[in-house]
Amino acid sequence: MTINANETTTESNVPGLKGTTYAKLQAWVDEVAALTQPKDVYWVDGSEAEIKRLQGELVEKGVLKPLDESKFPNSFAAFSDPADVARVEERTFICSEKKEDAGFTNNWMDPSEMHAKLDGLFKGAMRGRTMYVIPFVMGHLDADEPKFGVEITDSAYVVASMRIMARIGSDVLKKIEETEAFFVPALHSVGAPLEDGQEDVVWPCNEDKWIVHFPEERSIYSYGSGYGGNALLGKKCYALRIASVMARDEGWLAEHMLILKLTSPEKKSYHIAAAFPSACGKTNLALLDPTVEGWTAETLGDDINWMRFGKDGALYGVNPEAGLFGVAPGTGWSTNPNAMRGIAKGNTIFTNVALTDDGGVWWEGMTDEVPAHLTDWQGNDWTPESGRPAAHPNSRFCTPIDQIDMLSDDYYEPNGVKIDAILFGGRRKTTIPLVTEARDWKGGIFMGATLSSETTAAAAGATGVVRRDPMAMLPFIGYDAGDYLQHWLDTSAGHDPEKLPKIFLVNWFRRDRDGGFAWPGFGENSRVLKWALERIEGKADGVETPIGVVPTFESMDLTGLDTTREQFEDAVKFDDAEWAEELKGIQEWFARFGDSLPEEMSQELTRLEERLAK
Ligand code: GTP
Ligand code: SPV
Ligand code: MN
Repeated sequence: MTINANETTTESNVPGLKGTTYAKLQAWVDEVAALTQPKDVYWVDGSEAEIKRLQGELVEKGVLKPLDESKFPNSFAAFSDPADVARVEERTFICSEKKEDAGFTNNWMDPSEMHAKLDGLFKGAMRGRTMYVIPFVMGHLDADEPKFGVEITDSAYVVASMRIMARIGSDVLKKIEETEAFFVPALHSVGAPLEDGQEDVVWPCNEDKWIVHFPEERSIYSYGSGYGGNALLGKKCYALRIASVMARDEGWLAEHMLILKLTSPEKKSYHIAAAFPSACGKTNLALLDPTVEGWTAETLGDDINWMRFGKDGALYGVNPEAGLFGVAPGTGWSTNPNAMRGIAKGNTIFTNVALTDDGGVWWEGMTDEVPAHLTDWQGNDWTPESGRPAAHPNSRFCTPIDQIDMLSDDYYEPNGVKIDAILFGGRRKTTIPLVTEARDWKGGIFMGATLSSETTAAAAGATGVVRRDPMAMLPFIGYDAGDYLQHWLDTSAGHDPEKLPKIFLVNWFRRDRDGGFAWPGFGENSRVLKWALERIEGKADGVETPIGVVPTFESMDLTGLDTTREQFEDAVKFDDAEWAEELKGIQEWFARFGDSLPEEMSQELTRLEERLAK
């Protein structure tokens, strides 16, 4: 069969784009079509009419369930295969030419071997399905050097989700064509070809999953999964794994961070970037509703931050995404009203949440009152007595970011905003205080390099296991982890230390002596941010500990909270015995880097060992 994108063959194709004048792109699309053998090829224009048509098709096939229009306008629920619910780190590969360039934190396979493997997998993989071509840009179309990509996928659910998460369609294609731009080719298939007459399933996928990156080629191949970061290739695959390699080569930073603007009662504004591992609180902090008197918050992004040094020597951050792909459980009117208001405006795709009997959605933590009856994410009847969660722990809402009322106007600024503070944080029951100020920039990079967290449902595998997660980028660094830390040191070297952001380590998840959370979290985290910003201004007290400065009871604004001194001290405590254990963990972690550990990081470790020994 020959594929000619200019002769689209099905009804649904008619209003779409008719291929491209850009020979390089057309050649790649033709080559993929010849390999994957779809029933037709469709160029996504990103229009309103197009999405309506796709939604209609997805509803007819039972892939999307429309929700009650009065509650969630233009919104849908999708339910995945129970074996396709999260990123698959075990099946994620960085196929650099040399194995050592992938480093010890990544899976690696020889690129030519992997290409042969992928050719085999993709051969005929789209039979019986439509192949969608999605031109997209991460970041702004009018950025100095827009970062283009083209995702080819055989999943209309992916098209509908990419339309929310990235800027896609005809405007992007036009600019790619006009500038004959470089684009990252990102090929995705659910890996479930349909033979003649074969009935499709609601969530096609394959047991065999491969999420593969070729850093030198700057290309992405994803096979077998339809879920989140495995399939929406602009997100983790491009904006972190491939972008981190681009950033290394071009002198910038691609990070797993939210960006938040905070304004003080004196109307002074600050921008905070924060790196927390998956399902450790980025979206919640990004949509913070401050409880502390007089402070206001605006958001710029909840997951990815591309940072560059400006000519003035300061660090500027921009969110390259256009939507939120947020963890549903725990997102509620009391914990995250900004997210709830955004979601309620509609235009949202929910995946693996529970359904209420009146056409709405529900998940654990959405409301205090638990509905008496639900249909759980697997389609079974559910009651509070069922003894299992109604929504999958990694169920998600996918919502356009411009529906968030507190979105900052600066989100639209292609060059981003000046970052005043960087937080690194993880989910630790013990050891890590609520907040610790780094001694200096390198001490802060050390905090990032040794960041640790308990694993969550955002990735397949065991949850609750403590692992090191450098800068919350462990699953997302597209090259050697030691070189990545060196790159942080190198890009910032020679800059005026006064202009560098101040770095803090935070932990919203420490437990108190009764086993509950030692800190109320969510909106109350504004108190911690206030303390951090007052440290920058030289206005707040703190206590020196071997790991950095932690707040005193008096220095933290706890007005209106019933937190006792004892509870607060549980939250900010530096404990010798815990840190003796922690030090061992850090030493073991650094030993794994071998020669690629930056000299400055082993010096920082020596300094910490000395301070702890005193
Ligand atoms: P990814 O989208 O996977 O990168 O996750 P994320 O870092 O954006 O995490 P998110 O904000 O979605 O939070 C994940 C879970 O942590 C949710 O269940 C939240 O309710 C919970 N959480 C977030 N912030 C806090 C907090 O301050 N305290 C407590 N106790 N839980 C929190
Ligand atoms: C994460 O796991 O960090 C996410 C969700 O933000 S996913 O898009 O699946 O990567
Ligand atoms: Mn994330």
